[in-house]
Amino acid sequence: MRASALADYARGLGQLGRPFIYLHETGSTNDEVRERALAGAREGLLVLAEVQHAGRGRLGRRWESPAGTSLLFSLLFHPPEPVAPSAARIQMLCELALLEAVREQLPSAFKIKWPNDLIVSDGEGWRKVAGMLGELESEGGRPTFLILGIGLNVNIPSEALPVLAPNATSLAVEGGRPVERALLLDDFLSRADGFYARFKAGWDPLPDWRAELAWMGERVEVRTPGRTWLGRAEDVDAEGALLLRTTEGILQRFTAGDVTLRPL
Ligand code: BT5
Repeated sequence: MRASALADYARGLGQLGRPFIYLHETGSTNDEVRERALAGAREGLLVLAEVQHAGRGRLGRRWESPAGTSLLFSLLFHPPEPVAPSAARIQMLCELALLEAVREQLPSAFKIKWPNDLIVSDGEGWRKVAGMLGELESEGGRPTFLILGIGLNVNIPSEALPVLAPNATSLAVEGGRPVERALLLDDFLSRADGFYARFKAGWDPLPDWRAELAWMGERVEVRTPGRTWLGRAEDVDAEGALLLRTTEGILQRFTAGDVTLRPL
């Protein structure tokens, strides 16, 4: 495995990313954080791994990434009450922070693909560069803490991309040069810290997040486990759910958990 400045990374100031735990390999960083959270870990804990053997996406899907090429990490949040809506806002503000951090590196056309992906969307179509997996833990039927896992394709070479997903891309492929992962992580954490502090002081990230969503107003296909819907992505509502105007003219609402969205 290649030596990495990430192994020596330490967060200076700020809440998110402290403590920082670096692992050469693991099953899933979300599980690493969950175990530590159940044992009483503080908010801000970050576990990062160079490779995951059971990295996951939503709906039991896999998240694959060659060792040492990417940013694969999970963060622990103790969302303020009411926990579930706060957790949704935290995912939005982290997506905004990730978007800003990658834009700082590359002038590409990055957008957020509802609900949880970062894509490049340009004249050649769209390509996925990152995915986010939020898992809300409950105790006695009450949500307690949020584990937010992020997989960002940083320096994956083009020949390794097609086996990950048909439209996977990486920052290095998009920009034609490698990107320093520790710098990128630090930039993301600083921005997420700032956004989280603003959120706790009353700021709502939804309008900014909404403004960065791909394909709003356009024709899309929405897949749920049982059915495929066609229509126009009209908007998102106050909870961040997707509102689709179906071809039959009905306004259909989708929550993040069980849906795949694609342009038509
Ligand atoms: C996601 O799910 O996009 C959320 C991915 C979250 C991964 C992070 S890594 C750190 C933390 N620990 C974990 O175990 N998970 C989190 P979803 O929207 O369901 O997308 C999954 C789909 O993305 C797969 O079915 C593939 O088609 C595609 N995919 C898998 N690996 C990819 C990659 N490296 N780049 C682009 N697409 C990928």
